[in-house]
Amino acid sequence: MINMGGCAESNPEIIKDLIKRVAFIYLSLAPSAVGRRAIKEKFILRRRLGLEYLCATLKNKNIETKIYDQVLLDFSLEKLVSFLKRDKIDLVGFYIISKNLNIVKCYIKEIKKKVNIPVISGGPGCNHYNELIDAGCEIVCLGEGDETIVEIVDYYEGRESLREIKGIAYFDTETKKILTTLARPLISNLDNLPFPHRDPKMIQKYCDYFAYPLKRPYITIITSRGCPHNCSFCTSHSFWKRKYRQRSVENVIQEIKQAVHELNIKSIYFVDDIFALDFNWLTEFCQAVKKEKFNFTWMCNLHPMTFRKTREKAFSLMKESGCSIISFGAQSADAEILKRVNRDPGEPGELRKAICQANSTGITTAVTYIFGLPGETVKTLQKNIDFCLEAKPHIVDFHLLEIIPFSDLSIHYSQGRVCELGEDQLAYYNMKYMMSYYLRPKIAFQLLRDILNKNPARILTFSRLGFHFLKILLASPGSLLSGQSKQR
Ligand code: B12
Ligand code: SF4
Repeated sequence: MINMGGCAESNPEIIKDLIKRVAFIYLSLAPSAVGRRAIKEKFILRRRLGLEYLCATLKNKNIETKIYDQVLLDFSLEKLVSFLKRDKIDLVGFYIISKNLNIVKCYIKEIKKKVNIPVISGGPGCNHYNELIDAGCEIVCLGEGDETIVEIVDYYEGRESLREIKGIAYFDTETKKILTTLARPLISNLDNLPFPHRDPKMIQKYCDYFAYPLKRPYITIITSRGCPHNCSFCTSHSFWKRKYRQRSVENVIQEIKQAVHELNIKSIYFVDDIFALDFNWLTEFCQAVKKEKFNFTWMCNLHPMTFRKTREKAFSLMKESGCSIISFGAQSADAEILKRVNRDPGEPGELRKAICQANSTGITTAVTYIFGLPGETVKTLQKNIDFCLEAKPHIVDFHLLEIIPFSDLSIHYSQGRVCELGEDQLAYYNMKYMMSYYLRPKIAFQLLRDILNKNPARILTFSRLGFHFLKILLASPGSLLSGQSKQR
């Protein structure tokens, strides 16, 4: 085990051992969560693809890796410390999103006290690097980590100096300041990356019960990194620099082949921010999947404006190659709100056509909205539900706006309220519209028929989900229906 007394940079003489085992940690949001978040964490168990990429890179350097995912393993801090000791871990890396930052900081402090190993972090929440370093984290990876992690390991093995590593933040012992190094250029050819390392023992544990056409075992794959859009509530563009980098079809097919062969997967969720921006890429991809005669169903996220001129052809190609569900990020049905968050006011019109086209092609449609965007009123909320009732996607999900630190929205609205509606009111309408949507006989029947058609076993899961929902509702009615009394 590496001995890390104090700051790494100040102890060059002890940085000599080889790093043999690295553990990555994802901490759950659920311990403090109630209501719908708790349900979501129980019913959507997706792999940490970013960490699987890092594991693959390190495995190529003969380093053993582990992912301790608290959503799956449900460990306490004590248990985690015992895992680290038991597995003789030499380096620990946390995955940060803004929402788990505080809990990660607590864990870092305790780990530093109880186990003498270096702690680093990275992920979409890495712009909180000051706080992480204050908590005891030695190095924070800013942005894409596939190349940085290798140089960080080299640093701990004594071959690299921190100043030379691009794309990190660290505490500099000379200047006594937190420094950031030069930005690391984005990887130019994603085909050069190893395929994510997927632990066969964990594969059965992952599920996504809401996306019922996906069967188990299933995996997530990413065919591109980045998004050219600039929605003000999102941080993808600041992290991935609005550059859309796409893997070749051949490279993606190789990854699928490996997963089908080694893991016997039945479904794939392509978690790209925006899947298949290029119609030619999509055509080539769908034809290749068909040609290989793979037997899996798949899902992707589409922007409402994608394929607006080639939609019919695109959806039919997708269906023929096994696409069984598309998720659209609608965000709002109100043109003014869309403009305010840097979206195209023409989206609802295009989305209506897309849902209709996908539904008639036999692809399940899921649509997500955010309640509480700038300019939201009771009237604009009503537009969302009216739109859904007219367009009839199979699944709708209304989220409450959570302002992500460092997003454009967090900067513009750092002082005041984003809209005239309070959280309680938004939560009330959220529940009201969710219930009023799914309790419509036509919608409920459409959903039931689609589940029976695509994955009848999920009926049982949906009953379990209903039971959980009821349990949480009874245990903490305020968390789900808060605001109801005020509305009445
Ligand atoms: C798929 C996805 C999900 C899935 C699965 C989550 C998962 N971890 O796989 C689901 C639907 C469950 C989900 C949920 C949520 N998500 Co999400 N999700 C994504 C999405 C679209 C892709 C993640 C991914 O696989 N990326 C591809 C890999 C290659 O990149 P990566 O994960 O960032 O990892 C790279 C680097 O970050 C770095 N790295 C990562 N960790 C580490 C650690 C170390 C030590 C090092 C050195 C480097 C390093 O190296 C990796 C390889 O290059 C991203 C957007 C995006 N494009 O990244 C949002 C994103 C991560 N999600 C986000 C959010 C807000 C959420 C929710 C909180 C939403 C909500 N309100 O409920 C929940 C959180 C619930 C949870 N428990 O995770 C935000 C996070 C923003 C932030 N700054 O915190 C993102 C960035 C989208 C956005 N809106 O801006 N999400
Ligand atoms: S919300 Fe979606 S479309 Fe908008 S910037 Fe983020 S990833 Fe891109």
